[in-house]
This record gives sequence, C-alpha cells and structure tokens, in this order.
Amino acid sequence: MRKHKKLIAPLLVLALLALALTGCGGANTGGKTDAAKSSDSGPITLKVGHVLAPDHPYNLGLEKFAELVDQKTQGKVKVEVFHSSQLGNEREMIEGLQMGTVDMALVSTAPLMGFTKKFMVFDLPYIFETREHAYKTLDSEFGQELLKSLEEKGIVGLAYWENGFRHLTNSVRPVVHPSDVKGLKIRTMENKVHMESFRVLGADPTPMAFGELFTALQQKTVDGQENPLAQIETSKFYEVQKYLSMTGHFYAPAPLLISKQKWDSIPADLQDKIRSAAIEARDYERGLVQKADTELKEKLKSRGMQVIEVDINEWREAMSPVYQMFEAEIGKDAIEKVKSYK
Ligand code: EAX
Repeated sequence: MRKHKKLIAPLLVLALLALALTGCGGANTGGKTDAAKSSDSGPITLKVGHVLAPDHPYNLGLEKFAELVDQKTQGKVKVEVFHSSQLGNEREMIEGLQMGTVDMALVSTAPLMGFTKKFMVFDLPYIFETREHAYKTLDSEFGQELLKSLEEKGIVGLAYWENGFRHLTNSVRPVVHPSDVKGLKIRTMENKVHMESFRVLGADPTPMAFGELFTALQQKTVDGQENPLAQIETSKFYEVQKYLSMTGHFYAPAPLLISKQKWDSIPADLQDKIRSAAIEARDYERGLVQKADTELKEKLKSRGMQVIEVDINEWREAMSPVYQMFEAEIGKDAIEKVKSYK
C-alpha cells in the first residue's frame, strides 16, 4: 500500500500537467483557437455588409473580394456579401463592428465622423482636386495611419475603396449656381461637414441613412440629394429626381472594415491573404467607379434627367467658408497634408 501511495503523487502531478498542457493548447498558438477549430470545423466565414444595390461597384467589388479570398486561402475563409442595408445602415454597421456583432462592412468615411474625427479632413468640399490626388493621399503613409487609428476603436481598416465624386440632384429646379439651392431640402450623409457645406449655400441639409433616401425623395420629404453617378443609376434616383448638376463637391473614400475581435481570431497567414485580396479587389472596384463616371452621364440623360454642367470654381468658392468653420477640429496640418499630395 505505502509503495502505491508513493506512485500516486507523481502520477497525479503528471495527470495535472497533461491537463494543463491540453487546456492552454490555444494559448501556445497565441489565442488563435479559432484557427485550430477552423481547420477542424471547416472554413472561417466573414459576413460583409453595405447599403447599396446589388449591381453597384460596391457589391461587384465585394463579390470579387470573396472570390479572391477563397482562392488565396484555398477555401479556408469564405466571404458572404449582404447588400441593400441587410446588415443595417452605415452607422449601425460601424457600431456592430465595434461590438463584434458585424464581421465586415464597406462604408463611406462620412459616417465615421460619429466615431472618430480623424477622417473629417476627407469630408471637406473640393479637398481632392482629382481622383489621382485622392488615391495618392489615401494609399500614402498618412492615409494608412488614419486607417490604423481605427484599431483603438475596435475596427481594422483593410483598404480604401471608392464611393467617388458626388453630384447634386433635385426635383424642383435646374441648379447651375450655388445660390440656386437656396431653400432646397437636401439630404446629406450623417456628417456635419457635409451638412454645413450646403447650409452655407442657403439650403436646408437633412442627414439621413441611405436606405431611407429613395422613399424620402419619392414622397418629397426632401427635394434633393448628392451621390456619385453609380448610386443615382443603381438606386434608380432618376425615377424621382429630374435635375443632375455635375458639382463633384465631395470625394468620398469607402474604407473596407473588419471587426477587430473577428480579425484577431484569424491566423496571421490568413490575415495577410485577406489583406492582399482587399487591395486587389480595391483596384477592381475603383476601376468600376471610374467606368461608371464615364458611361452613366449619357445613360442618365437617356433616362430623362436634365444634366447640368456647372462652374466648379464658383462652387468651390461658395463652399469654402466651411474650411474656416472646421479648421480647429480637423487641424490645419491635416488639411495641408492632403493638399501636399496634389
Ligand atoms: O456609402 O449614404 C450615401 O449617400 C453613400 O453613398 C452610401 O452610404 C454608400
């Protein structure tokens, strides 16, 4: 009996040790239990949401992203795309990313203003002179640092896709000069820089989620709105808006975002593959937006819209007081930085 007692203690220690080792097996792999599980329990699934139509460059770009992720990860990661606000409006999706209830979202930078001031510089009217100026700024160290700054908010930014140059439409009168918008109720994104840019012209800006916009235009709750040609076409705004003024007053970047909780659960090698797919699909999506900008003006004319060319310098001048209003909040250096990439 005493001999057996001698044996029990070391056996007990051994058993406890074995238990400890299997228990924290995940820890040794840096907390990537999902990885171990994913390879055992099938692919990691990433649900990505956006608010636009299924034939919009956002959706076509995300389908390309899903294809590339599948290829690059050899099926270890599957991306499911949800269009038309199925996962919520942009502000709700950003909140969901922070809480880990939404995996991924493709949104404009404008609604990010409710979560961080860092992207407000991109909301200023006419801050980007050309698309090339925008790409250079966004893909620069400065642009990437801003994306990185989202991590303290629980969000990881993968790349800047494109919403694009935004133009004004309305159902009341032809708008040629800034003063022509006086008294018009104009829907804007949920962003005070955008709102003030129209208020300084004498318009009545109304912030609203994209999903509510078509009905508001149809019921004339608002007279007008502003979006790139691709949204005016794919969301059929031409059915409820007569006049299209080619103002190009805002250039909106569209960052592809993933919840940090989800991202941290993905093994590093798969993270790299997802990031490279995000950049490849970015260039594909930007190409689709450029194509839309060249082709859709004529198409919208053929759909009965009156397309009006305006004097950009006149509009830039009329909206310029907004710079003074927000310089302190945005920072003079950030504004100068963006201009330096011209
Ligand atoms: O990011 O709200 C808008 O007008 C945007 O174009 C849309 O949310 C896509």
